[in-house]
Amino acid sequence: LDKFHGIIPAFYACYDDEGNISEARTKDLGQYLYEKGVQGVYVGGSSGECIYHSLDERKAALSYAAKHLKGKMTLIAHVGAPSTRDSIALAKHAAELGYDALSAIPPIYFKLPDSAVLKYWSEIIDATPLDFIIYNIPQTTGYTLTTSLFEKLLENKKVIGVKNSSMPTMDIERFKKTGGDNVIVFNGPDEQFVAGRIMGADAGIGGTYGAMPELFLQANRFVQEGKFQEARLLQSEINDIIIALCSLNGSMYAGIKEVLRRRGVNIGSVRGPLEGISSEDGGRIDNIIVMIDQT
Ligand code: NAY
Repeated sequence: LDKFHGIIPAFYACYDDEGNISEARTKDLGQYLYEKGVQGVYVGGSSGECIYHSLDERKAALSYAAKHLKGKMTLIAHVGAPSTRDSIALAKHAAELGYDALSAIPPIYFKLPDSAVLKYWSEIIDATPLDFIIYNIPQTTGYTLTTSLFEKLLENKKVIGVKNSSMPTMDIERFKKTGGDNVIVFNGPDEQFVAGRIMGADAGIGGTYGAMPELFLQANRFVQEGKFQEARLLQSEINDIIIALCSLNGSMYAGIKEVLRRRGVNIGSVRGPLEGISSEDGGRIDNIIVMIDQT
């Protein structure tokens, strides 16, 4: 399971100037992350704006990323969709493309009982031979994974881990304790990457890594080397940058994409209802770039 350990940026939606999914720009973002030395990418998740894409667009986004990154890094496909049927279609597509693992949020919109959530995830898992990573993100889905459902899911050997984006680092500790050495726990909230790693996360998948991969790679190295004071201070600098990105008029992802554009990687803007950056954001983004470069 070593191929999943390390820094795994959540891949962004790459659009052309008309707002269509762009293969050329997917290739550019992939190349940029590859040169930074990240372990892998998590394609088509929250940061991939999957919730705003048609099924065909999601298939295209998965295809382009695989075409340009397969063999260069670990590829995880997020295939969670409102219906089980669409999720399975995406899962089969990802398996054909040679992804290393699948991942999915729980069912959204209707509040369903654990029995339905278990069935949903199990049907996706059964649809392909690929390994599966549960995605727990209560703040956007409204569903909280319990350790007892986690334990039940782990009875299926294809379940190799959980990407935990809930805020308490104790949840990471609980999932790690429940799964032990046989599971990988991924830290979700970038604001507490260092805390998550210390509490038992083996790796991280995050939406802001792409804006500052070198900082997260360094934070991870500090943790690996037991340099906790250095790691804590770096996390603090990272958090100033995340707070600045979240304080723009535009959405955080629009800000990140503008940072990338100024670094020479143009992947377009965001899809509505996410808001693009405003004219006032321009100067703020200059500052954010200085913060990243000086850290
Ligand atoms: C994904 O699926 O794209 C992610 O991994 C995103 C996880 C992010 N959580 C949310 C709610 O978007 O990385 C975090 C988040 O962007 C970061 O902590 C900044 O708040």
